[in-house]
Amino acid sequence: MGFYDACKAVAVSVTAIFTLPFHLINDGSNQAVLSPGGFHIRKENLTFPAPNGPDSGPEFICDYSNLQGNWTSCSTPDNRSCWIRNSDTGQEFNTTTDYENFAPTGILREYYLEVDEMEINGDGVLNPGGKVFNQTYPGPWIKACWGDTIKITIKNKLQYNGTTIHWHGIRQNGTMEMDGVNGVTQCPIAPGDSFTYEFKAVQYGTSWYHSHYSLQYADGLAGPITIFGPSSSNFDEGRDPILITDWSHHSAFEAWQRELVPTPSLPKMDSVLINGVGNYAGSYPHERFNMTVTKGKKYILRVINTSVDTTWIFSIDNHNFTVMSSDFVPVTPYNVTHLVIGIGQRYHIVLNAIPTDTDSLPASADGNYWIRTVTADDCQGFETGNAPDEFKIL
Ligand SMILES: [Cu+2]
Repeated sequence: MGFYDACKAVAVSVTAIFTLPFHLINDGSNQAVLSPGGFHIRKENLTFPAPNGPDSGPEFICDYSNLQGNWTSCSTPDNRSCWIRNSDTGQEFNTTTDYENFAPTGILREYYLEVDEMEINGDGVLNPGGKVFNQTYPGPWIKACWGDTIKITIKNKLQYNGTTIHWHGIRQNGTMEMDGVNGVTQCPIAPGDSFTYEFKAVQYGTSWYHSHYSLQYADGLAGPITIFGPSSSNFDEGRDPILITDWSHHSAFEAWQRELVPTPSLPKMDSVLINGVGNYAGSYPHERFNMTVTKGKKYILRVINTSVDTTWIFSIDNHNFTVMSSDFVPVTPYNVTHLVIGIGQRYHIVLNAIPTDTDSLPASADGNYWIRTVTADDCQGFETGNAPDEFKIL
């Protein structure tokens, strides 16, 4: 698959206006308009596809129908810092909004996740001790729009362990008991039991969710979460999250026990997985991780380090990035050649799909460039000589 050969439809923002002649609906959000034909009720019903939504499948629709007033989408390729604007008052929700105190009113998004055991073969070697959400690793991409309320029911189908799920970096002001830290904000969800988390997405950007019970997330209980909202840098399209992790071929519980004697030390990691796939000793069990982009376009990449013991240096040969968001915080954009990303960190970067050096050749004749995930010196837990220094082709 070539690097520069795909073309995607650009998301178009849509404002639907329903005109309901001769009916009065008094829900507080309608405007009564007197026209020659009689009373009309005009309901402003703002829905639009998230401009930085999934790179395949159906568009993700943001829905601000519950907002009162005449709101429109104001995110355009030339100005992604604006999200929605009130056409009558000029009020905006944008990257300068004090989101600790103000967020739009969205809708309720409901998810159901089952925590279960599953053997995982990510890199050619079977890990029999895998633990996953909905029988998939990484877990499903949880999506919402800025101001939505997210409601997630967790069913614990593990045989032996309790669990709780933490929404990493989500501000839980007023909903502290939804933070998912067992022993602190709740008891573990017992095997066979369920628990429903509910909180409002007052921030926007990308993060991850993971088990907060002992070592479970190292065995696969991790997934991405994105709250669609404005951006401090312009872009054309979004790309699905990129979860980078160090990986062991054994359950972390087993590896940990093994390292306790004779001298306690951290378990050693075996390989690197990007979105659940990697290679070990030349074995490729799945199609390798790759992205296809169109030359000249700008893409949001959402990079998350879900590791146990590794800081990664992420780069794409012959390409620069613009960093625009870190850990749910929009930042003044700046350009880099690579990204140093610590455990638990997540960045929104914009890939400008134009090689920086036209004299430098791509990795293959069809225009592919390597994506690299390199371990940071002294910030990794691989066996000596086993640290990966490059990974997938794009
Ligand atoms: Cu976390």
